[in-house]
Amino acid sequence: MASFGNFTHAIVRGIPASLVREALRSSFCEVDLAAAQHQLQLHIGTLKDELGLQVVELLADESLPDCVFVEDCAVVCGDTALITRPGAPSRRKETEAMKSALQELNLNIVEMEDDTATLDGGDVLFTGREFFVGLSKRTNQRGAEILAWAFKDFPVSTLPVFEGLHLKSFCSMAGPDLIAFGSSEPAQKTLKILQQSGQVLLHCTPEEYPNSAKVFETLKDHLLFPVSNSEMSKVDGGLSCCSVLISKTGS
Ligand code: CIR
Repeated sequence: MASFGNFTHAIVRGIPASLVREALRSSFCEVDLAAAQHQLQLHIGTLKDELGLQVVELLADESLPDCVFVEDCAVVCGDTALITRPGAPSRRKETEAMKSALQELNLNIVEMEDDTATLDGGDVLFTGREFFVGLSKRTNQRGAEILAWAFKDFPVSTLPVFEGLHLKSFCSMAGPDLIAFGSSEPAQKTLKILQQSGQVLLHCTPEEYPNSAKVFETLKDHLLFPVSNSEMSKVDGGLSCCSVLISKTGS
């Protein structure tokens, strides 16, 4: 069973000179290639020397200006690696080198073969217990469904991305059970939806069980749904008796 953290390896990729002029961007900014290379080297040094990870370094490809952003090409959880179908057509070939590197690491490879699906790894947040997938300019519902099918052991919820490129443009795991969220209004709107999607409690009404209801009301992050069950309880039925809950992943 996977958990958050406990990483052993990292895959990174060099920066092609074509990034300067041709990488996708939402507004034009001049990139200093030498400074970018230097920053990437420091980043890789931290992964290797400070964190002790085994780092696999893929070569830059001049025909793929965005290839340094390897996160978007694969989602790895436990021994399974889902090769994505990036939302930007100019980025789709980036997955080839990623797939080979993940095969070399003996991971079980799952590919997105549906050409209506799009998914960027930047839209995938794994908490250790569940996945959240941002529906963004780059990731669609079908992409999220295929992710749910690939990682059947975990619940998957989708979240709208109201601004920016990806879900993880404004949030990230900051430790086990800790998600850091941006303070912008669209980020906070997504956070509200995340909180609601994760913490839902159906419970008997305060009229039926006043002491229990008082306890539930202290759960500030839960969305509470009081439901009357007084008639069923006359024939020994509890609230959970009246439904069979199923978490079906994929289609
Ligand atoms: C793009 O627009 O696709 C790239 N210029 C940036 C991708 C960044 N991806 C990420 O942070 N996961």
